[in-house]
Amino acid sequence: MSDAELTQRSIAAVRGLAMDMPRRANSGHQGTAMALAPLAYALWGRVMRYDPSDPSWPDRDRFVLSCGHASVLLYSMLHLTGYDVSLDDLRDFRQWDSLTPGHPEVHHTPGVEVTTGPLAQGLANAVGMAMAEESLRARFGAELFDHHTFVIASDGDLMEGLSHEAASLAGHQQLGHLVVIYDDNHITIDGVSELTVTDDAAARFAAYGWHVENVGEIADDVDALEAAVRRGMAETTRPSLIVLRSHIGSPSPKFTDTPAAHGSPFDPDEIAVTKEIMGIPGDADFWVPDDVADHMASLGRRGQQARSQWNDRRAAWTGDHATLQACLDGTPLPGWEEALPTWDVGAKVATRVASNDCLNAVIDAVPSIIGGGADLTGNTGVGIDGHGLFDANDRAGRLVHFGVREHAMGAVMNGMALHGGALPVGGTFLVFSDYMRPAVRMAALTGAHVVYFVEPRLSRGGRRRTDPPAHRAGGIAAGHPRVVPGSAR
Ligand SMILES: Cc1ncc(C[n+]2csc(CCOP(=O)(O)OP(=O)(O)O)c2C)c(N)n1
Ligand SMILES: [Mg+2]
Repeated sequence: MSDAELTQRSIAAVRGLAMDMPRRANSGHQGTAMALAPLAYALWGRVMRYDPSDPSWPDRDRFVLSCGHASVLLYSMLHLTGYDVSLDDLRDFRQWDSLTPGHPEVHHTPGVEVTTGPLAQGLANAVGMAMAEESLRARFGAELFDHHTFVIASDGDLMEGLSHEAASLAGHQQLGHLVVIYDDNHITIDGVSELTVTDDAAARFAAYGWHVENVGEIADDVDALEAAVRRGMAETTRPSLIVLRSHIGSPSPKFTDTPAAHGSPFDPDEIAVTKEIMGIPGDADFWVPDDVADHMASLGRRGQQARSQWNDRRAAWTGDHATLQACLDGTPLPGWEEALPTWDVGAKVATRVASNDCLNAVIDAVPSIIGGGADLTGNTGVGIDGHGLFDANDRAGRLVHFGVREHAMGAVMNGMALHGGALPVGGTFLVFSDYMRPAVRMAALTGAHVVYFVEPRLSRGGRRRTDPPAHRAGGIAAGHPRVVPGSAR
């Protein structure tokens, strides 16, 4: 069998699994996984550098499925390329305590880098991962850190406000190792995306400073997909957005391009018809023939050599190994406790001042620390002295200005932490931390090691107002609004 035929059979097998898993669980999402099976093949089979035998190899490429509902695609690829995810694990999709929950969960399934499900969190996490990679590359050298972060994002990801904040930050930071494929399928749950969105995503990202390519109708063309992704990788000073027109549920005759393809398992007859269209047996459940299994496993072994060469380079590296290890582990070097400041009992020290003294006292002893504030850096005591600003001119800097983007700050911090090599700190006022609450929740759920500097500002002067406002003291509530004519401004 030719390579081209084997490629098509493998893609057909992935599409089959994408239909079988939700059918068996009687819930789940096949449509996008089916449409993007050729893209997944291009990424896992040709482009990405990873080694399933060591899912935490620090210089691996990162993959983020921001539209986590399409998890069956990720699980199928993890299984086929040799991660510790078996065909039985795929059969257990969405079962209690299985390795294959409805949405991908980090620290649960090998090969899953971040937990996704709440749309746009993953895309923003990926921005943090790309920032962590830039930081490590600058500080420890490209011979140790030189990888990419790849993202698949859906219409919903791009609608959520968080993705706008994160994309703006990524453009400003010129994150050239970030490649996002936008699955422009024109379908969301309620119907066609034109029901709710008319903005021009490509123009929007171009305005953020991204390299944008509208690649059109190439969702079934593995060679063209590979070439598009590689053009994104070749762009090193801007993040890349590849706008891919795909057809949800393809090639199902009944459900292609329909909202029904999104999250309602196909009926068995439609599954059989669709499998026959792809030239695979209609009645075979979880069909992975030996030739496909062998082919995909061999593609999964492509990264073994790269990883062993990386191990050699690390062993031969003449830099500071203790600092590198402390960074990767997010742990302090010896002596950090002695470095901490002390204060006399009763001394009046503002919280932000004390926090900042502590932060700067340990900045050398905890080399993984990186971060700053959401435009309240000094106000929250999160300024890092003497280590420069992390920006496009100096990737070794350790102070990050997140801008007035609390939600992105929270999600970017999670991505940095889950990437590894970074212990992110971020500051804002308590009242504004509400804007980043979904990301704080994700940090708690996923054990992302992050540090928040939250300044509990009250009203001006720091006192609570004790008198209730007039309207609550019997005005509006009592049906007698106290508005003095002419006094309203
Ligand atoms: C923050 C958030 N809100 C709502 C949802 C529920 N939800 C899951 S997928 C989806 C939208 C589906 O459209 P799209 O993102 O284009 O994915 P596709 O159907 O094309 O796979 C929604 C609203 C969610 N996962 N996260
Ligand atoms: Mg969509």
